[in-house]
Amino acid sequence: MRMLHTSDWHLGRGLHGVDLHEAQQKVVSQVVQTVTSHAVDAVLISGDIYDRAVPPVTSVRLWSHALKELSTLVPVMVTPGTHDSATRLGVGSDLYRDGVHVVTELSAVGTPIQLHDANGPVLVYPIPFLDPDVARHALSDDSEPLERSHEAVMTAAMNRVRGHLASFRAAEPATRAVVMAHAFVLSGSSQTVERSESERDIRVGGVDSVSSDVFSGVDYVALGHLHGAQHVGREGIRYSGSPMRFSFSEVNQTKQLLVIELGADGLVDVESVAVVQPRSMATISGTLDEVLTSDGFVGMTDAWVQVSVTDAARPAELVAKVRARFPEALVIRHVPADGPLVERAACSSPVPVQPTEVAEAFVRYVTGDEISSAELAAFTSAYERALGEGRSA
Ligand SMILES: [Mn+2]
Repeated sequence: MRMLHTSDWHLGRGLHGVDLHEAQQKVVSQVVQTVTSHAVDAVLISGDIYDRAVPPVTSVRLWSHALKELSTLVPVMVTPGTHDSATRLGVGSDLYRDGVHVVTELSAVGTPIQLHDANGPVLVYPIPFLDPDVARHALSDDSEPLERSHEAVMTAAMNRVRGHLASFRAAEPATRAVVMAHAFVLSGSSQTVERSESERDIRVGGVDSVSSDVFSGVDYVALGHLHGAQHVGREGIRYSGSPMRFSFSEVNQTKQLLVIELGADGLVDVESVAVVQPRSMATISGTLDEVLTSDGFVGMTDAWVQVSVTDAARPAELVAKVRARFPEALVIRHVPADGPLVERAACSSPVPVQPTEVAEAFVRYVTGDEISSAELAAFTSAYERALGEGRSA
């Protein structure tokens, strides 16, 4: 059995003011084409369908079109991510035709969608994005809520999956199992994870991650959330990544769809299908003279570029001069080479510093003293409340 794994479409998202709708239409077309060209048997979309809880009408229409086109060909399984409103994404899902499975309810965790191939059953267990503050109650098996963490609620969800799977396998030993989840998963070992600026901060209690060990006992885990394609721990726990670049931190990522193949004994192959990007992207840094004349940038004049000009003083008519060579420049900024360290750090680091570090530095700067544990707790709680308000049921 072959399955197409994708996630993080972020329909409705722009890129520094550029409307990506047309490019997203092309992505949808390419997904549909890949289902046919690669003889795919099912499509898994692991969250962040939309970029925000209330997406633009054009994006809602595009999603409706995508679901229709895909489900005409094969079963489609969809879960909400952190950017989607589960309620809005799930509207009408119990009325959908056979083959469309938009799973947004936590009560569905542990209930699979059953497929078959020549080797026997294949069970797909969709897990919607688990907000710990909600899921610690919904997924608790007794009256006590679970610990307030991503790891605790994902562990509870996976225990339900493994429980169902064990009883199913007792009768059907040849059963293969696939899980869909939207989370920040880290390998237990010291593997480094590639993060992108376009991912949402989901930390709760100061922690945003789940160990890959939580996903033991299944053949494949189709993850969403990280926008760079990568596996975590073993080969069978994977992020497809977003099919498009949504930030300059992603210029070096190959955007792709994954076509995974399950044999009689589990995962046998993972093929990546490169997604055609609307325009190449690049980051450029140098003095204005270098930016305007260097041969090294010749191939980038049609690209979406982020230009950092490093002259000590801000050059006159900076934007107009840069645009003359790079008409598609999206970000043009003056970052003096000997400027404040803070500014340079912010420009060179693809991942923002920890918000708690900002709070600590602020308190140290203002009071000359270290932050107290009570102050840190108050800050963390306020920050997470603000993050939570950005999400939506
Ligand atoms: Mn995302």
